Amino acid sequence: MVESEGRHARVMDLKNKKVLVVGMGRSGLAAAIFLRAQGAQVTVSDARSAEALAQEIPALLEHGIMVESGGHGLLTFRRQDLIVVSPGVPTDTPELKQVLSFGLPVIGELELASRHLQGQVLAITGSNGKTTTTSLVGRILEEGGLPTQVGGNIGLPVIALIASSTPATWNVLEVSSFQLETINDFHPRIAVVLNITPDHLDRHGSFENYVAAKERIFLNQTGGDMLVLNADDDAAHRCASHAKANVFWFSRKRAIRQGAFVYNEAIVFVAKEGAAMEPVLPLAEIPLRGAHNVENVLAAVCAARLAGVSAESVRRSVASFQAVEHRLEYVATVNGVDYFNDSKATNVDATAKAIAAFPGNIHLILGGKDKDSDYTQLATLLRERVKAVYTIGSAAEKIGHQLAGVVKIVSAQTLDEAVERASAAASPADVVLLAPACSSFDQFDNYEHRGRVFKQLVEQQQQQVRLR
Ligand code: UMA
Repeated sequence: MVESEGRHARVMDLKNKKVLVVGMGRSGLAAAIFLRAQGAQVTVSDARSAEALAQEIPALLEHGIMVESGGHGLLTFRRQDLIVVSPGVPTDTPELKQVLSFGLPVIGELELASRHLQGQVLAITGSNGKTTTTSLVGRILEEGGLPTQVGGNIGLPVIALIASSTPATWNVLEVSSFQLETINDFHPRIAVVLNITPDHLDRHGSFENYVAAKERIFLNQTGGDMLVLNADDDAAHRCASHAKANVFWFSRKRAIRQGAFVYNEAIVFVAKEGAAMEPVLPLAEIPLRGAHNVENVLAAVCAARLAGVSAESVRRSVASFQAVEHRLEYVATVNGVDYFNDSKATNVDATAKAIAAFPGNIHLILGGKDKDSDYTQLATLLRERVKAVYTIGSAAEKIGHQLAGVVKIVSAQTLDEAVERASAAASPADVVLLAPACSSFDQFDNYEHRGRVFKQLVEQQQQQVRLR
């Protein structure tokens, strides 16, 4: 691969290079079209059948991109100069393992995009809170007058940001452990690790491997860069011991020498060790529910102050921020019962945070596709705050088994049935909460689809009440 020195990383010369894109989802499609526009000879390979890809294939062929569907052929993988892999494709896929052993370069869409992206990168990772914090930071930077664009795991492939980036742009990126596994040169000016708790163990194999993938967010940072870490998170302390960047901490629980923390019921910021404590905003002005959202705001305040937005501007932006869709999103109150959609709670820790955001009287919908998770970790919170658990999806049996005797379990199977049974059981002032602790892929296209279906079901409950 011919590479030339770019402003931040080595820009790739892709002209006439043979490039294989693995996966024809959002990342793969964006990567393939970008690569083609750079003059590469592009093939896309996807495990799904040609029928399932009926919408995508014609558009790719029109761009002069070759398509392999219905599985990955080893020969297709071997004939390439470069392989660009989608985040959902595990790096231990047999074809990828083979080509890696031959020394063929394999990178992800994030790496490819960041080689061509202009401006600064502010990247945010963590097991939970990534999307809320990324949206919030994007909003604060934009309202603070910085040219800003937001993308990454949040839903918009980073490649889609390249054309509109300039040397002055702040690219605020949500990055996942999947994306970080396949970076080489990705180099954020400011990196944020919100928290690291077990997730995606089915993919990474162990918590150790998962933490190692997350740590790659600061792999290429140097002394002039900034790393924002959560002082209240055990794994963050391990990260700090591996970091070369200037580390800033945030904490909900204690004073910090350099970073953001809670002091006298307000968020304060200390720009560097020994500097004066600067008030940013009272906790009462945070419009999001839950202690975990205080942590997200602390991280956002710290990152935004480091990017140069004034404290007054940060305060205004935080105070007027609305919850992101599917993240502890208030849906409606029906018959005095509050419905909340936290479809993005796709692991046990996120569900624990969602439960902890309410004092009690919760009807909790749990289940979906299991990720080798341990649901017994929810036992204490369930006993304290949850009236009944409604299990759905392929994980229902495992959840029912693990939580037997802890809380009342209602085996609902589908989301429709869960909403119906929870609504029938709930009394005024109760909460019906979708925070499933599992991924959605057994019954839905993705967590957004699951969240939208939940909201439609709540709307149906509302209509039934109106008709009565
Ligand atoms: N595929 C194969 N072979 C395989 C596995 C998958 O061909 O072995 C194909 C599938 O058939 C499908 C395509 O790959 O056609 C899907 O690729 P993908 O799963 O990488 O999905 P994208 O649509 O490209 O979306 C990805 C992220 N998905 C994942 O990481 C699973 C999106 O994050 C992200 O928004 C998008 O890129 C843009 O950056 C979603 C996600 O669930 C929200 N992320 C995980 C999370 O947040 O927990 C990490």
